[in-house]
Amino acid sequence: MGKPLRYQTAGESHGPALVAIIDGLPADLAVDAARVNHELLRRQGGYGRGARQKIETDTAEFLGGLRQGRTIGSPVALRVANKDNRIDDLAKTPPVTRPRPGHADLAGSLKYLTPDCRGTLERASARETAARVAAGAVARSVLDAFGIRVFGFVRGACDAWSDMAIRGAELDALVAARDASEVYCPDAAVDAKLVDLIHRAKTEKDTVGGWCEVHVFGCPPGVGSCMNWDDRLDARLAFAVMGIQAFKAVEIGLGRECAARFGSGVHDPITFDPAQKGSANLGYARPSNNAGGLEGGMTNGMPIVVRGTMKPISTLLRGMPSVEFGSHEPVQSAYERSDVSAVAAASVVMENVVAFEVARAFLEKFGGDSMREVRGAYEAYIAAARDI
Ligand code: EPS
Repeated sequence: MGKPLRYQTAGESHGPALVAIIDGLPADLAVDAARVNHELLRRQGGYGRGARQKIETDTAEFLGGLRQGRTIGSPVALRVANKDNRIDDLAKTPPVTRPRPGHADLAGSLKYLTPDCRGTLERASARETAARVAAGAVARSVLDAFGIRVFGFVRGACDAWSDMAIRGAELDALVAARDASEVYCPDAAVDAKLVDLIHRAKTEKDTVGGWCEVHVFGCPPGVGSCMNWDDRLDARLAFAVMGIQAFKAVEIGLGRECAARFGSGVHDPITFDPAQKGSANLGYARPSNNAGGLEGGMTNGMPIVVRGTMKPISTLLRGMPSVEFGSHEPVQSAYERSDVSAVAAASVVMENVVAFEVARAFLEKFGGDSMREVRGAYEAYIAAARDI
C-alpha cells in the first residue's frame, strides 16, 4: 500500500487563483492536462449560469509533481487563475449586511463575528469547485489506467425527471447525448423540460436546483472496506458528495426508496454467468443493481451508482426575507451576481469528486509507490478472486 491519496484546496471566488495539492499519487502515472481542462470547461457550462463564466477560462497550470506529463511520486500542485480577481477592491464596496437565506452568510457572520458577509461568501462560493474538479480529474487518471469510467449527468429537477436507464454498454452514446444537452441530461425529452424550467425560474427572478447522478463502470470488487465505519466506500462517497456546495442529500443505488419495499424487492439476487467472467463482476452477475454496486461498504463488481440532491442557488434576484445586521430590521436579502441554476455544473463537480473517492479507495487496496506496483497488485488480486 502506498501513501493515502488526499487533496486540499485554497483560494477565494475573487482572489488571484484557486489552488489544489494532490498527495499520494503513485509515480509514473500519465496525467493528461487537456483532459483536466476539458472537465474544467464542462464545469463552466450549462444553461442558467451567470455572467462570471463568460469572464473566466478555467485552465489548470501545473506547478509541481509532474515531469513530461507523468507523476514522479511527489505532490501534484495546480493553479486555476481567476480573471475576476477583485477581492481587495470588493472590500472597498459597501459591506454585505443583508444575509441571503440558504447561503453561508448568516452562519458565517455569526461564526467569524463579522457584520460583513463578504469574507465568508468568498470562500463558501461554489467557485472553489473549480479546484475540486481539477483534483478529481487528476486522480481519475488512476482509474483511466484500469479502464474504470465515471459518468455524471443531471437526472432532473422539480417535476422534470428522467427514467432513462444508464448502461455501461451504451456509455459512449450516453456521453455524446449528455454533452449535446444544455443541461447535461442525456434524455432529450427531459433536457427540453429542464431548459424550460430554468427559463421560468429566471423570468420569475428565482432559482432552481436538481438531482445529479454518477455511475462508475469497471471497478473491481473489494474496493472499500466493511472493517471500520470510515473505510466504507459508500460512507466516503456520501461525505464527499455532501461536501459539494449546495448539496443536501446523497443516495446510493435505490437510496431512500429502499424503505418503501420489502427485502425481496430490494436485495439484488446473485447469479453466476461464465460469459461475464472477464468483466468487473468476475461473473457474479446481478439481475438488478439496487445496491448501487456497494454491499458492506465494498464494491461488488457492479456499477457504483450515487445520486446527489442540489438545492436551488441561494442568491435570488428578487431576494428573500432577511434582516439587516445591526438594526435587525426586516429587509430583502442582498443580491450578488449569480446563477439561476448550476445543476449541470454540479453534475461535473460530483462526477469528479466521486472519481477522487473511488481512486482513493482503489489505491488503498492496490496502491504502491509506482504504477508498476499498482498494476502488479491489481492483476494478482483479480487472478486470485477468479478462483473464489
Ligand atoms: C461560480 C462563480 C461565482 C458564482 C457561483 C459559482 O461567480 P460570481 O460570484 O463572481 O458571480 O457564479 O457561486 C455561487 C453559486 C455562490 O453561491 O457563491 C463558479 O465559478 O462556479
